[in-house]
Amino acid sequence: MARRLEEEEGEQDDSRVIAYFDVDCFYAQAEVLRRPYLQDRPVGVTQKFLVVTCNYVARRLGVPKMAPIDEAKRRCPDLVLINGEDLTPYRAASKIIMQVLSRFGTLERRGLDEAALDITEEVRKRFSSSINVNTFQGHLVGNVTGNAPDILSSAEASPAESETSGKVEISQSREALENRCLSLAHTASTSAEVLRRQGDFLLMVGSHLVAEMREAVEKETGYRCSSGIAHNKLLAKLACSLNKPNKQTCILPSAADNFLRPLSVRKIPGVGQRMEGTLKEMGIGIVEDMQRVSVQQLCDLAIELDSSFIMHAVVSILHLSSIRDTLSHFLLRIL
Ligand code: DCP
Ligand code: MG
Ligand code: MG
Repeated sequence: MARRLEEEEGEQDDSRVIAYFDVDCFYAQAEVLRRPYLQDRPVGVTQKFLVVTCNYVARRLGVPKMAPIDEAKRRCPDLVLINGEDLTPYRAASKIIMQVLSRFGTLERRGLDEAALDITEEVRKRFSSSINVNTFQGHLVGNVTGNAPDILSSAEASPAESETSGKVEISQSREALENRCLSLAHTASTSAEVLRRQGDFLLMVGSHLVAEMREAVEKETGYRCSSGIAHNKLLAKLACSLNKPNKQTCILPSAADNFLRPLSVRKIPGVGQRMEGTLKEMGIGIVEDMQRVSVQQLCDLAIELDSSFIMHAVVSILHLSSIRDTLSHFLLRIL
């Protein structure tokens, strides 16, 4: 049964493996699965006067999600439209997809087509027994050998990676990493570096487990989804949307700060259009701006707006930022 990953929000723990799943073009995929002859055609799903979603064939032809029907038809005259006002089939599909995923870890449902899973336990089991895993599966943000200060990098999709395969082997050999860990164990002035390497390993194994999970979902339900893997939910969710459709992306803990800093605050779950506007008035457009404002200012803003959104956003950001030690002060003021 779905339950909340309670302990996730409040602590910085690099040793956990969180996988976030989001079904690709969910309603459109559901409709195409029922009508295989539509597979290569642009398909949109309508509710009232909107195309609420469309398949990736239609997206490549210029149809965005949530477009007015007129606009979508203008952009893509061949668009096949299907009424999606009855949610019954989507709810049923959601249920079976969640059932498959929940076999692999503690599942928190985050909407009809999304779920976060804590897969640490299964990863740890494999970590101690696995001898075959020596690569990351899918895309990678970060660098396990990371000597360079700026370690934000994203693996290029190889020509072999397609919506069909959705997999890329990234050449970071486990052996090389283990050697590095051992040498660090001898030479590192702190054990933090070694722990960081171990966290990278866990995510490496996690990336293979997630590939298996996506494969199981597709085999057992027909649905394709994308996934993000990271040491917390916020990063895993953000990673999930980086390479869609039918792909997975892992963000290493050591890359988190560099990854988050340039992001628009709008990307933080819970920050909507209104909140984005309010923050802009305060000169806060990206996460980095938010890290610069004082905790006092953030508290005042949250109290003034009586906003759980801003609280959530601020907590998420502080959770991962260099001013994390101020988090407790912030919470004391707010709660
Ligand atoms: N949906 C909706 N109205 C919205 C947002 C979403 O009816 N304002 C429905 C249609 C989507 C489904 O929820 O198919 C899942 O939403 P997503 O945002 O995950 O979008 P998709 O799954 O369609 O596409 P993507 O491949 O980008 O995840
Ligand atoms: Mg989706
Ligand atoms: Mg979704």
